[in-house]
Amino acid sequence: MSRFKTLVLAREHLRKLTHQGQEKIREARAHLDSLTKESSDVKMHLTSTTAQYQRQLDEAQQNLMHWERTWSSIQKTAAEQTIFFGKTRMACLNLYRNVCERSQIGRQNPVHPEDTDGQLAMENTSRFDEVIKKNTTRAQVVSMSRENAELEASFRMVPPPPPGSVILIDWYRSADSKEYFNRIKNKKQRRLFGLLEAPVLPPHLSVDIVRYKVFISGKSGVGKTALAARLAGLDIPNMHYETTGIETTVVFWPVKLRDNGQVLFFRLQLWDCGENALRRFDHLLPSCKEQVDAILFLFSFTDRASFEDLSNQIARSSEPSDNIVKLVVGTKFDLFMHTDVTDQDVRKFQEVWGLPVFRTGADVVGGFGEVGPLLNALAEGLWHQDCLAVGAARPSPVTGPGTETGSMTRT
Ligand SMILES: Nc1nc2c(ncn2[C@@H]2O[C@H](COP(=O)(O)OP(=O)(O)O)[C@@H](O)[C@H]2O)c(=O)[nH]1
Ligand SMILES: [Mg+2]
Repeated sequence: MSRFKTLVLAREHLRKLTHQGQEKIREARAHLDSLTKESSDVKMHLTSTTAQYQRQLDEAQQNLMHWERTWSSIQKTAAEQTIFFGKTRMACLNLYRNVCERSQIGRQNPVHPEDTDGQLAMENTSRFDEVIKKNTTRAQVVSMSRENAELEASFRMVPPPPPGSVILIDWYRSADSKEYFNRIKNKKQRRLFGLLEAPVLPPHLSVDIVRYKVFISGKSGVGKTALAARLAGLDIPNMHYETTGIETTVVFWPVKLRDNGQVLFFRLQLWDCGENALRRFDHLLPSCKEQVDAILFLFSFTDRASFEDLSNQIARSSEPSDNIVKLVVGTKFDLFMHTDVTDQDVRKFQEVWGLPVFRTGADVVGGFGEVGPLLNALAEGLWHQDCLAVGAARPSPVTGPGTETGSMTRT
């Protein structure tokens, strides 16, 4: 009997325990449900916040593009206005000097050449006007306007020589040139030349080497390093790594002069500098520009901003009347599906600036065909520029087998 009572008590105890356990399970499940609901609420909230931020990011990127374009057009206008302002100041100074030559007033109260306001004030005084009227004959007015026109002309770019007028542009394709071009080849590949190396030429080839410095200018990623590799006949890097400082590449290019049939080896030292490094270190651009003979201004056909930036580049890297050979190169022409610059844009640019524009793209296949026209134009421009610098007579380097002549000095 007592055993039966013990069993009943144990059963009662177990039932209570079961009941309590079930109660706890119910509470835990309710808690889990509330946590699940809370977490899904948080997840929804996060998803909607992410979507909102994504929208804001998209808008910001669109705004960025818009403002980048606006900024480059502001810079372009600023560059144009700076040139115009410079011209106006020079014209004013010129006029002031002309007037001073014809009167005593300027000599009595000289105005500083930088003080344009002072010069204008002088020119505007009625007494001065009278002096001008009294002393300036019609012939003098004509001569003054001619001087101003000459001054204006000096701000225009020196036009490049017509292609083929100085060198034989198809010579590199002819059998006659093979012996010379073999000197810059190693088997079928182009030979890479170090800074102190030069092609080894046999004594019977009477050839001179002329040296020039060429700066490659353009926005980051536009293809400056790739162009230097292309011109040297090297493989083009697939990935874009910003060039960390100045890199130089030596390219030899033989040409035959049209006038006397003489063969010259052009040694072009290409200077390529990463845009970020240029911005960060002020001393880099002056060293790239120091005694530079030619500048290649690059834009990419797939990046309109780089095309619109050309005028800034030209204004930043050169003076209107300097005697530096300037060529424009449009890169990534092979990616015509993504082109952002039309033929009409290029034509319009050429009309305004009077500079030749070259197109490059696709892989290097080792032949000279793809780099020939650009290297020929560079060589022709450089030789023509030197001819102009030394006067009417064409400079003719001292002949002798394999002798080197330095780049002709500019005046
Ligand atoms: N398809 C194509 N890609 C190019 C061309 N030129 C450059 N690139 C690529 O554009 C990227 C940037 O070129 P890079 O020369 O390093 O630009 P840099 O910053 O101006 O020196 C690289 O990934 C190159 O492979 C071209 O003419 N065609
Ligand atoms: Mg680079």
